[in-house]
Order: sequence, then structure tokens, then C-alpha cells
Amino acid sequence: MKNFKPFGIIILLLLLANLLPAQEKNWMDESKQDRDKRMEWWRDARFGMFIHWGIYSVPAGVYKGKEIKGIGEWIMDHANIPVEEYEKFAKEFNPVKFNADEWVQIASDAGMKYIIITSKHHDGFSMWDSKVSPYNVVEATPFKRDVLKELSVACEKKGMRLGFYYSIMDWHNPDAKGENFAKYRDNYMIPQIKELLSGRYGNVSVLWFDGEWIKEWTEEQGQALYNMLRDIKPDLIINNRVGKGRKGMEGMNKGEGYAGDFGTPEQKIPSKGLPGVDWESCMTMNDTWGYKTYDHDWKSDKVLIRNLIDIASKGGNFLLNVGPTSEGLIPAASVERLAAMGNWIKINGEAIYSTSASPFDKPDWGRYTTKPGKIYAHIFDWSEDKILKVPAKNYKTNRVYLLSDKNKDLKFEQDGDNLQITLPNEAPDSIASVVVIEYEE
Ligand code: H79
Repeated sequence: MKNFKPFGIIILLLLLANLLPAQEKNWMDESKQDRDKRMEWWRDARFGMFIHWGIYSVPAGVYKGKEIKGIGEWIMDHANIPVEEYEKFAKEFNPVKFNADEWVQIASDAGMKYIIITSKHHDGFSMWDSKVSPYNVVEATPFKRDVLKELSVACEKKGMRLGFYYSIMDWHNPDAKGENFAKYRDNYMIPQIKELLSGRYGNVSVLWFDGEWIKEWTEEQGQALYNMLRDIKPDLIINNRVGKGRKGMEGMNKGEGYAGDFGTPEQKIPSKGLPGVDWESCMTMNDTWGYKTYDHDWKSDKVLIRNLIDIASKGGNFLLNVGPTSEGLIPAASVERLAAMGNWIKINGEAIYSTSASPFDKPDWGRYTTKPGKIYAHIFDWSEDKILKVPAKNYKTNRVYLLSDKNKDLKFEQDGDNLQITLPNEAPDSIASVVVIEYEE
């Protein structure tokens, strides 16, 4: 073995390995540890802003003098508007009052930790400077400004996370329906998504797909897209509508064979949450996502704040929508409600952010959230007898107090299976008052 040359053999093996087909990474096989790390900021955030903004804000629910029934961003479909007619709304889109810093400030003041904005809705209109198609906000409107770019800069300044909604269904591109779908997918949709992840739009934290129900889109294509996106950006978080996982258990990456990182209940809060999976309820503040001039059916501060608590108590996130006008303004009714939520969160945010689902069954008087060493009782209905009973049987309680008055101890005693807490006469907050139970871990 005088002529044995180990380096030569190693080099030969390396050369051979290059000839083998590259083993593609399946990101759906991620370890729990890696997944927990990637999802951490999102789980802690609990509350985000959804923004539905596009050229549908120009008709704003009215076409040819008629109020069109249904959600505003669907007007092209609901009013049967031909493509060439609908395109004309782009020429009227000039939202000179748009100020990205103001939008981010409104979200931040509301206590929201991330923003998801429509990059392209079903109407196919792109809200950024896309080189893939001139049907976009820079080339097709008098506004000529890159909305997503401005928002990404404003988010970066404020430390606000940003994600993009992208509709797989596209009513504008003729290839997006029927036998040419692969052409739309490979030459239009994927190049567009790559633009969004190119770095030009900052650190994109979430991609939020929709319109995946069309027959042209399959779970296999969804999984291929999911893997492609994680190859580009390994820490990206992607919703379950990237594939066909929205039906059934809303679930993903659970050995159920569906792509996506979180479930997306729409306009509803699952009665028991979605145990074992990450999820986010998206909801409107009135009855539309895209702006409609005449929709005044606003949810009250009480409903919105209690929805946030209800969702947190079930371990989910709340993605609450605003539909800005064609002037570029978030409607005043939305801003007022977001401010009220922010005021509640300023006092009680500790009981929302970074919490986990309730350790107990849902009580009649409100909801629970929890954190290591702490139980938060969110009281909706202040009890008549001023005694709060918490089924904290095997907990060694150290201290009990209200988040609105942290220095003042509340009296408590263990009574069999229940911890009995003596409440003050008046509820500090008529919508939800939070009592903290600190216990030894
Ligand atoms: O962007 C907002 C809406 O425009 C969009 N999703 C939110 C976030 C939305 N698309 N459709 N809808 C809301 C309601 C209509 C759903 C249906 Fe279907 C589509 C009914 C039949 C096809 C999806 C697939 C739901 C049921 C089957």
C-alpha cells in the first residue's frame, strides 16, 4: 500500500457526490426545538394588525351608483366587473394622505406587535414596485409610490414585525385559471414572492397566503412552495393556506401532512382553541376587510378587548383588520377602537403577551391566561359577593393583586379545592379587570 493516497480518494468521493441529485431539504421535518425557536416571537406577540388595502378602496363598495353587497375587496367578483373596467380604478388611486409612520404608530399604540398587509389580493393588483407586471402601485397609479417599501421602512424604524398577505387566486392574470396555471405559478406568482423576500422589503417575518382553495392549487404545490420559501428564508413563518390545510384540523406540521406553521380561523374564535397547533384568528372590525364607505357595523371596544382575551386564553393570536381609504387613511372609527384597546393593554398587557392557554376550564365570569409562576384571571363580570373562586388546588400561592393596582395585596385563602380571593367593591375596568395570582413553581 505504498501508493495509498487518502486525499485523492476523498477528492474523488467529493466529485462523485456532486454528481448525485441534490437532496432537497424538507423543512416540514423540523425538530420541535427549532420550531419553538422560530415561532417564539410570534407566540409572544399575540396581537397583530391586518391591513387590507388595494385599488378596491376606490369604489369602496359602490359600483355604477349601486351599493354592492359583500366584502369590499371582492367587489370585482361581486359586481361582475370586467378586467379592463376594474383596471381603471388604478388610475384613480392616489392616496396622498398615506403616511406609513402614522399607520405603524397606530398599530404600536394599540399594542400590536406585527402588521400583515395585502401585497396582492384576489384582484391581482400589486401594492409594490413589482418588475413582474406593470399592474402595480408604482406603474399603474398616479400615486407612483411603493407602499410596501414605505411601510417596511416605517416598521423597521419602530421595531414592528412585518408580513405580507399574498393571494394565490388571481382574477387579473388570464393564466391564473385553467390549464396555463403552471405558467402563472412559475413566471408570475413565484417571481413576485421572491421580490417580496429579496431584502428590498426588510426582514419579512410572515407570508400569509390566501385564495388557495382554487382547484388548480394542490397540497403538493403548497409543500413545494413552503420548502422553497424556507430555503430562501429559514426563519420565515407561513400560514396554513400555503397548502390545503385550512379544512379539518386547521393543522400543519403535525404529522397530518399539511404545509404551514399556523391555522387561520377566519371571522371566528374556535370554542376550545386549536390544541397542539399554533393558530391566529383574523377578524374585521366591521363587516368588511377592504374599505366600504357605508359599513358602520363596528364592533364595540368591549367585544374587541374581550375577543383578544378570549383568543389569548385559548393560546391563539388575534389579527385584527383595518381597511384604509383611497386617501390613505385608517378610518377614524378603527383608530378610536384601536386606541381603546391600547389603553387597556397599557395596564393589562402583561396578562396577554407571552402567555399560554388557560390551565383551567372556562369560568362563567371571564377567562384565564398563564405564565410560569402566574395565573391571570380576566374578570368580565364582577361578582356580586366580591369573592373570586379559582380552582387552584395544588398551587402554593404567594401573592394576589390587580394589574391596575400592583402594589396593593388582595386577601386570599385556600378553601378546599378553591382559592378564594376577596375583590374590591368596584371593578377597576368595566370591560375586563385582571387579577394576578403569583405562586411558587
Ligand atoms: O382577505 C380576506 C377575504 O377577502 C378573504 N380572506 C380574508 C382574510 C376571503 N376570501 N373568501 N372569503 C374571504 C369568504 C369566501 C370563502 C369561499 Fe370558500 C371561497 C367560499 C367558497 C370559496 C374557502 C373555500 C371557504 C370555503 C371554501
